[in-house]
Amino acid sequence: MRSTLERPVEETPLTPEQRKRFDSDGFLVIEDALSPEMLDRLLAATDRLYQRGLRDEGLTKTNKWDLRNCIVEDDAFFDLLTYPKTFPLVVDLLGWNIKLITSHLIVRAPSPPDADEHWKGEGWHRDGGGSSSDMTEPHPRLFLKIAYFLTDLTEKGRGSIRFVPGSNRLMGRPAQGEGMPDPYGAVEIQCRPGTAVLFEQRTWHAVGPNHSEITRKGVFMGYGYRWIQPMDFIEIPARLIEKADPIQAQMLGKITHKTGFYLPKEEDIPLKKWAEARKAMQGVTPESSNGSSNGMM
Ligand SMILES: O=C(O)CCC(=O)C(=O)O
Repeated sequence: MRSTLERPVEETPLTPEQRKRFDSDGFLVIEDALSPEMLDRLLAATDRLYQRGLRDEGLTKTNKWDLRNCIVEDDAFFDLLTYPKTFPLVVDLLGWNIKLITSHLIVRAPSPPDADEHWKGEGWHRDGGGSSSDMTEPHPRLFLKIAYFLTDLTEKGRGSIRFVPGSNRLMGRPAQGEGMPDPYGAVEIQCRPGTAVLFEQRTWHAVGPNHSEITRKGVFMGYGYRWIQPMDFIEIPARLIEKADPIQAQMLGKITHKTGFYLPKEEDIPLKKWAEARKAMQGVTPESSNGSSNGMM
């Protein structure tokens, strides 16, 4: 097991422009995030699991196959957990009091031939399931996902994710003209394999048709505050936590006492030391939002 500060604090800083863009649009595109080797490993793992899924479960009505909590299925997904080109950006955006809340492999085969511009692989939504309708508006930023796209999405109409830029700051649904397929201002992300797209849970997003012959493949890793319930697992298997370094173990929800998610002791949050050393290096003073409470709940 590696110690926490073996991780270089200067790794992949979020630039002021990236922060501004994420705050303003609710998403951020990082091209060439994955190394060619990592991309190959992820594709190999995805293809293996997809073949099994096709055999055992088949595709849904929208020609999708997905696997929740994929991190337990292959080391390639585990190695995305604190991936050096992306994870530091999550820490810079959310702070150190975070953990993994979902790992989701999503494969979208070509859409049915009659899929028109209104057809959706996934309708327009905010993330967070019921939390999105339970919370009063405006919603706070609670978590974000990194979508790693593994196949070529450089052309439109390949089933890529669509966003409404700025809808992270909206109250309610984005406006949509009558009979229009998408809300005003919606954009479809076009990108090369190996691109990572960070988006926060408040940002309205959807998936349109895949008119190509290329089966779209993507892995979605979600990180949120440690006091949020994970979306697609109850507990991560001990074998993964045992092989994790301290920061990875925090991401996997390791705690040392009953109130560890709400009132963490130092040993529950090794990421704090790394994040604070990183902030000091960047010349940023600690934010009150990340001071974390030591009192009663
Ligand atoms: O498959 C996609 O591109 C989007 C998946 C999605 O809507 C989500 O992860 O919330």
